[in-house]
Amino acid sequence: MSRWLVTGGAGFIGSHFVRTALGEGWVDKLAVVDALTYAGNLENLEPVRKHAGFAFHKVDITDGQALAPVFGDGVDAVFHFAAESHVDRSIDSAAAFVQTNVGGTQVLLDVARARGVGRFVHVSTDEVYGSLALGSTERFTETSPIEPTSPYAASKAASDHLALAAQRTHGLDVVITRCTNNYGPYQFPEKFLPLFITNAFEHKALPLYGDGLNVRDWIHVEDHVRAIRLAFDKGKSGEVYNFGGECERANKDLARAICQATHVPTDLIQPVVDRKAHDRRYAIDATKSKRELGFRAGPPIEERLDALVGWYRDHRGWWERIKQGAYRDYYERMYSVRGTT
Ligand code: TDX
Repeated sequence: MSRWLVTGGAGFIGSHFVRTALGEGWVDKLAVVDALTYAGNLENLEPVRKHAGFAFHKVDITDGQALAPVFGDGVDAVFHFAAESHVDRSIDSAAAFVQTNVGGTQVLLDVARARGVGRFVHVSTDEVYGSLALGSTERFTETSPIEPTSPYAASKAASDHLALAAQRTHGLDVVITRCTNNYGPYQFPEKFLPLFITNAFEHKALPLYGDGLNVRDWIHVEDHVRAIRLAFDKGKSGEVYNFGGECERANKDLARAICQATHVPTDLIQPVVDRKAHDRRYAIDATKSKRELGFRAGPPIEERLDALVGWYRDHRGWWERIKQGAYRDYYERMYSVRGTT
């Protein structure tokens, strides 16, 4: 019988992984560990709550004593999604990022090693590579220098190094994945796309940072989840695998596309003060993942935007509950000090 442990399984990407893994019978038993901080939401796991192989543990990964029993009689694989992930929050206050992303990862690595875990898949991000110039054709490969700019990205880079150190020092079977910007259902509405889509529904301003020319490479969360499965199946221990959507878009252009898809005028887009040290451009070269894992990027975001907008339209209760809760205080604080340009 196969057993997996998924940290951060109540978050956006983690819950997508859990729903797919159980829905498609990738594994017999799957335990989710999640601290249920602001971005973790049990509603994201509702579709699998009654699945016979599903278990949920409200545990913080920084708490080694609480974590150890969750491993029960042993697990074959750990999929580590748990992280503080919002760049703007890390600029506001970095402590929680270091605590969870760095400290928590080390605690998890130690417990995994002590419990003889087979494979440890560490889910990371392209942000660890820093920023590329606008207009250049350069893309990040797995051997690009690690040059994070935000406290969030720095904390992820540190956790990547710790995971690789556990592999090299102790022989833990670690595989690292680094992916570009994800989009899809259940994404917390502090991130660009769900924020703009739900604000458009509410006829609220769409706060576009700086000149709006920053470029991100967009991948659907479903493609990312399948890529993680490939890394688990075919990745080599101690290796890093990049995944991207081959879909570089300027924020301004996506903002306009959202206005069109939600039928609101583009003058709802409001230029606001830029993010500090705002990375100009991310772009991934996934040649290695294509060659070694058989990874392929899916259709571009334009072909999936109507479905994306449709999901948020059909799940108004889900995001309204979030936006009306504690998140509202954050939003008012962050965006009231930001000011328009
Ligand atoms: O209100 C906004 N206005 C705006 O113009 C927000 C929230 C964002 N932006 C811009 C900033 C970025 O250029 O949109 C772009 C995307 O922003 P985010 O959704 O905050 O993502 P990003 O900073 O690119 O980081 C994301 O990708 C890598 C994820 O948040 C990370 O968790 C992931 O690791």
